[in-house]
Amino acid sequence: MSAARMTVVDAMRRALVLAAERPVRGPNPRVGCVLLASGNEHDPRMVLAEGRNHGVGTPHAEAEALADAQARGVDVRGSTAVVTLEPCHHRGRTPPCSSALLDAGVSEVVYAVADPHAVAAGGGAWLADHGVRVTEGLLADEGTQVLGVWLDAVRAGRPFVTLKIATSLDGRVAAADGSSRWITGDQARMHAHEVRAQADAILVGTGTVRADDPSLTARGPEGRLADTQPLRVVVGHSPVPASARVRSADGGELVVVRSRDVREVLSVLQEREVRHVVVEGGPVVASAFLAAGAVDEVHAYVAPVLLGSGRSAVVDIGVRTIGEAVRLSTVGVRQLGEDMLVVARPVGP
Ligand code: AOF
Ligand code: ZN
Repeated sequence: MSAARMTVVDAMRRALVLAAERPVRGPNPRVGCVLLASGNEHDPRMVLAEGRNHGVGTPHAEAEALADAQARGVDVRGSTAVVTLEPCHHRGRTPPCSSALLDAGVSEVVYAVADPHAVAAGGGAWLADHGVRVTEGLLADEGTQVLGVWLDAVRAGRPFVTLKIATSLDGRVAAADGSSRWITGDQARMHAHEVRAQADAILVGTGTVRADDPSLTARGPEGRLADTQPLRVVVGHSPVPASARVRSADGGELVVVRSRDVREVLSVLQEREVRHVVVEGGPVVASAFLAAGAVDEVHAYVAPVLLGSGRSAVVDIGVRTIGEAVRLSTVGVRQLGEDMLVVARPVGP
């Protein structure tokens, strides 16, 4: 690696690859950093060190790159730090990267995306004030892509909400007698488990716990899909039975929020540093999130089954006329076995 030469743009691509190596889960962003030797802006230069973040509480990408250089006795004075996210400017679980870069003698910093995290932001401006050449926005679209829901969540100041619904072709989640296992097929269910494995929390109402007794774990045919399982969140006022599967030992911690107030529920999750929650039902909870305008993405699994009667996936969300309909924009459609997955996002105001 130390013999490699890269332009600044190549180095950003490499930093993006490093960032993307980490799984998406967790409260912290996926960040990569490459330190390039001094040289001309567009010429390939020696790669001095690289680093990436390994998850919450571990050194930031910039700190890891600086430590890597130091461990190998590489002089980084006059170098360019190419980072996917603006260097942090706060002492959180780890020391600020802004001053670490300045103290190390780095003379230029190039980053893709400005840090939206209010407590950590400001590293770019502070470094510029201290004589470092700072460039923001190189490969910003790619940087945004890698940061994924973390960026949306931190910008919004609340977890990113994915609403999952699994329905018949006529939009129902159960037959007239309440039976609902299984409307969608194996492939759709497998996909939903993969989505769970990438989320920080899975949320249902107490009604769903009583009706379906879900375990809310991320499982595949070979067992658990993740080393650590997402939080299991149950909202509502009815008690969660002692024998409920959401209490099983093979899943994540159970958090019971005795409220259906969406803002309150999201602020409890925000305090727990949840960046991505998957809301899985039932219709009353789904509707509460929709009515509150708190759904960022809908995952609708639609099975080629007709039920004719039975509960709808979404109940009253305050829409009285077609003009008040909650309009979504389709961002993807996939066939999963016999079923369809439609991914859609609400159209902005
Ligand atoms: C990371 N890894 O490589 C960078 C981050 O709680 P802390 O101290 O780890 O700080 C987390 C914040 O630091 C994070 O939300 C983001 O704003 C900033 N940058 N975080 O975990 C990194 N560069
Ligand atoms: Zn940092």
